[in-house]
Amino acid sequence: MSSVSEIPPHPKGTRARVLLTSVFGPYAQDDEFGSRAINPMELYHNQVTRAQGGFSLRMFHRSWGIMMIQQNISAPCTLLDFPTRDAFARELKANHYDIVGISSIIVNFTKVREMCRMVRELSPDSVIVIGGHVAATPGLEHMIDADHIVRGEGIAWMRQYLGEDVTAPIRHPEIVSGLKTRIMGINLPEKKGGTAATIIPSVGCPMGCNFCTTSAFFGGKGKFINFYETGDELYEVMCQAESSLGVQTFFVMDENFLLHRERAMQLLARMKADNKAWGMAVFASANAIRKYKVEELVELGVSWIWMGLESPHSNYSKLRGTDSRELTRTLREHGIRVQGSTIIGLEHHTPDNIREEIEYAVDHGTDFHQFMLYTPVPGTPLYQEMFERGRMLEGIEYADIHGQDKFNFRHAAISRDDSKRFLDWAFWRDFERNGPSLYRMCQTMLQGWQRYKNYPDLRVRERFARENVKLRTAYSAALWASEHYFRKVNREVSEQIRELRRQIAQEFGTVSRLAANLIGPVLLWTTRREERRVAAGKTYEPPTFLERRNWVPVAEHS
Ligand code: B12
Ligand code: SF4
Repeated sequence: MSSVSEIPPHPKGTRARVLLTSVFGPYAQDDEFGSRAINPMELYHNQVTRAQGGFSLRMFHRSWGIMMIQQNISAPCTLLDFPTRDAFARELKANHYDIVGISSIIVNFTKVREMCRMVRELSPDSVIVIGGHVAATPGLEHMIDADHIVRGEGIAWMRQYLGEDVTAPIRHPEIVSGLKTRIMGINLPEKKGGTAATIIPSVGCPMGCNFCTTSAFFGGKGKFINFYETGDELYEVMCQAESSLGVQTFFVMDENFLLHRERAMQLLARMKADNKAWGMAVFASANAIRKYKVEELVELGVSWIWMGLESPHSNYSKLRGTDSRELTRTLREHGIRVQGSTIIGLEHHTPDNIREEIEYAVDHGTDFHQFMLYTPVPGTPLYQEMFERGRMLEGIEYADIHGQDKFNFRHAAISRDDSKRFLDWAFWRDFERNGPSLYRMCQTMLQGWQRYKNYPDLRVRERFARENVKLRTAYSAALWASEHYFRKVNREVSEQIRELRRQIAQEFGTVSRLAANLIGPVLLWTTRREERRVAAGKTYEPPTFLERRNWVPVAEHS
């Protein structure tokens, strides 16, 4: 593996032509390059709402790691995101690249191997650099034909390799957090400022849970790398995104944003001073959330929290001393949508207790719920332990180690086939008991509005009012459609949605009723049409992006 200091810089320095690319698609199909239909390039449909049929949230996210690197080097650089194999080959042939950087996670190992082969064939003078989580694969250097395998943070590595100042401040790229959003068979309009901006304050997480690759990859327990140390710095980055992208909301991609209270409170002070009514989606562990009064979170603009619930009997320090059900309820009562994350197949799970544990998870009534199999992934303490104890299963392809299918290790009590059955049951049960996530979100938003519509801080009132425009219009129509959809298949959920519709109508009056009655039937029809399409095999793929920075055409350059 290559650490920053031991690699001699590229001879051309910042004149080197760089191609940064993610692995090629298509992704949502079974193929010889390790794509799997069960593992699409989608966050929600892959691991959160996949059992919610036409109500599943469909959306793509760009490859932020290479966007960060491109923004922070001064060499001429092309970024290719979600290429096809042909697009990758075309780009290699059309422009002579000195360096080809490929970003990947472990599941996409076979694509990385193929892309290295293609570079050697089509652009034999290029230096191949591999980065991202795939670099944690044991023995990778013997399995692919690459020149450098970079473990951990890549901006510093690439700057050093190009002979640039490694300690220069980090410039944040403009990132629209999600794209091609689709739900109930409808593509949502993509207007400027309509989607949150992604902000990446740090990588890694100091909590160091034994299964966590994000933590392990950037140093493990106690370690993380801050791109922005202070609330002031973060505030400036957010102001830039606000003016360039026209956004008011931010997806803060930091595994444990709330853990750094001082930084968060400094950010809040700046927001208050400048009257910023921003909204924020964050990841946070339960023990970090408990460092704040709920009102502080609300004033900070936190409108969405992704929180690990794991299990009531697990021993993770992030959960210690917390009643996560109570916490979830409180957050939702304050208008904060909660995305829970539960692991299926922990060490203490057995066929006898797993259903009870899943019921407990489902009982949190979160807005969204991610379920994942307990999965020892190379590079983590859990993998090391399982490997040493001879419990890793042999012959499992990397393409199948993604936590959404079957175990990759020998569990003490649960078989591989049962692991899939329990996982699928968890998704199904959450949907059956709690209904579609869209409905749950509306419930949380209404509670937040009712609690904060007269709050003294104008910024907070403004934020809830902004969010609630949808509740009065599009979401009212979506709820009408949901209520009617569930009438025959799940009476209880249908009744609950009806009750929420009644409360919304009471709160917002004619507008919401009109929206529901006029647009609701259309959405019911599009939802059913979407379900037929998906049942017939329709899948979704992200579009290819090609972005150049500091670019000089080949002839001029050489
Ligand atoms: C956004 C995201 C996604 C997006 C993918 C977007 C995309 N275009 O690829 C979506 C939602 C689709 C997704 C899906 C999956 N994901 Co994902 N995802 C993430 C997430 C939350 C953020 C990634 C990110 O941008 N981080 C911030 C950037 C700055 O960090 P970074 O990408 O690591 O990049 C840094 C370094 O790695 C390095 N680097 C990266 N690329 C390169 C390239 C070069 C050349 C160099 C030198 C360096 C370098 O430098 C960067 C800056 O420091 C991470 C968790 C996390 N916090 O990182 C999980 C994570 C990457 N995902 C993971 C997994 C397992 C999956 C899924 C398999 C999930 C599943 N089954 O449910 C699927 C796979 C889909 C597929 N077919 O490939 C794992 C990877 C585990 C591993 N060891 O390989 C992670 C770490 C989550 C976890 N802890 O389990 N994911
Ligand atoms: S708290 Fe979350 S991000 Fe941090 S180490 Fe644990 S699982 Fe990983």
